[in-house]
Amino acid sequence: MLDKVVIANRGEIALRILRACRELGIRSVAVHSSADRDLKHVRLADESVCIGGPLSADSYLNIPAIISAAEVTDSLAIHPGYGFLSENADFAERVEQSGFVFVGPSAETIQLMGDKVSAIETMKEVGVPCVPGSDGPLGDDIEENKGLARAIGYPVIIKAAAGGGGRGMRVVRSETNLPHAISMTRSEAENSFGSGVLYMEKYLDDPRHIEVQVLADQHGNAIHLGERDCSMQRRHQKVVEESPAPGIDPDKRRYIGERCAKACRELGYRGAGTFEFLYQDGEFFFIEMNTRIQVEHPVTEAVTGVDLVKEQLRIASGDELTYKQSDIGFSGHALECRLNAEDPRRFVPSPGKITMYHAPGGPGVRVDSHVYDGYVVPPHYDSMIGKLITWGDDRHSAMQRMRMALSELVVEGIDTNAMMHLDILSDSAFQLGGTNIHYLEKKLGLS
Ligand code: MV4
Repeated sequence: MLDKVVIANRGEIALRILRACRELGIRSVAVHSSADRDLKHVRLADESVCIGGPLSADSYLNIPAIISAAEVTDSLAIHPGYGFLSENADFAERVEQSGFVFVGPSAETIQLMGDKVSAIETMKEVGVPCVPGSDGPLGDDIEENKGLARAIGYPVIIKAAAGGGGRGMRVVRSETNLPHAISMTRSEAENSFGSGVLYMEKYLDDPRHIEVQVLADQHGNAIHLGERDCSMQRRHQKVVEESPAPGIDPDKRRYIGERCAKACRELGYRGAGTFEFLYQDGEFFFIEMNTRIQVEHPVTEAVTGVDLVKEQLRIASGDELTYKQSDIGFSGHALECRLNAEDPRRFVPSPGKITMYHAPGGPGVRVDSHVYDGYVVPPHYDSMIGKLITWGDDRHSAMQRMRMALSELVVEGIDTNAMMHLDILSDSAFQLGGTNIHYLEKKLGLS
């Protein structure tokens, strides 16, 4: 087993990784910015290194500083968490070239999946169902692109190959608007990503966002851990996630899950990964793959009993997967509510000192949070201060426990979105299950 790991992240996920390291007897090194000296995992880590100033660019995105910290602490591996450098192929490559283990897939795999055109091309080859589309990058010939769009059928969506997570895309509903949409998206993509490579897909009007969790080791084994429904989102920020996705029958789950696991074997994928799909009219359409641990991983842990972060660390150390597919069962239902330090009306960050904090608890309640009484939420980073995860025998009981957890929670001194979560839980469409990706924004009166 890896004997010492650098945790190249902050907040709740850094604490989550630290706890997994502890359980496995791995020593941990917290690397943090000068604004994060009082983070809970920095206090708990075996060692800590301040790697730069408060701005992410100076610390959590500072590749030389992170690698130096691994060197001076004589660490063996670096866990990138989510966000920051977690899907940066250049970082993964420099970590490995410096002689450390990157907890994640190879730099080549990250690169392949980071380019959405090559990701889709790869998935088609290994039998993962994709959205009908251009099957490759768009050229500059207007007539050719019109022909493509006509063949796909309007509406279509133009996306940047280097985009993802909702950045760099445009819906086109008629041929008249196509040339302008392509040139606008291309120049935006060049400006934001340094690449103007675009592709085209059929635009799905009211899909759900359902993703499949996988684990793969370096010995050719790969399994899936079912799906998560992440449709409850606002401006591409997930708000509530759950597993299983309501209304998906076990045969469909097994089918799409096995496709993903097989794809991992054929790609030589390593580590934890997520296949993102749009789900509409009973069909799954691949859109992107995430090569990191995700914020919402606990709902999968709750229904499968698998510790995904421990598995990541075991895989990185060269072990075989602890589980075969036949060992994986799905029990009950889990929900996750993301708690943000934000103004509940305007959705802008609300950093500052937490003057009182009481975490909920009880059967089926998990709180993944780094905050405590007196903690100061810094203004420099993402506003998520934690996650409430509840599990129950069925969806109704998970929802009931979430309502109780949210009511028990006390956060004073800063604003949070806890009330919005209670609103969502009492929404009749959410209670039925299966709301689409546009539901929350419509409910909040944003679109
Ligand atoms: C789409 C789509 C409809 N049709 N692709 C947005 C984020 C990026 N990961 C992909 N996105 C979308 N791609 C086709 N062909 C609608 C979205 C989309 C979306 C997807 C998932 C979750 C939330 C979303 C919100 C708006 C649009």
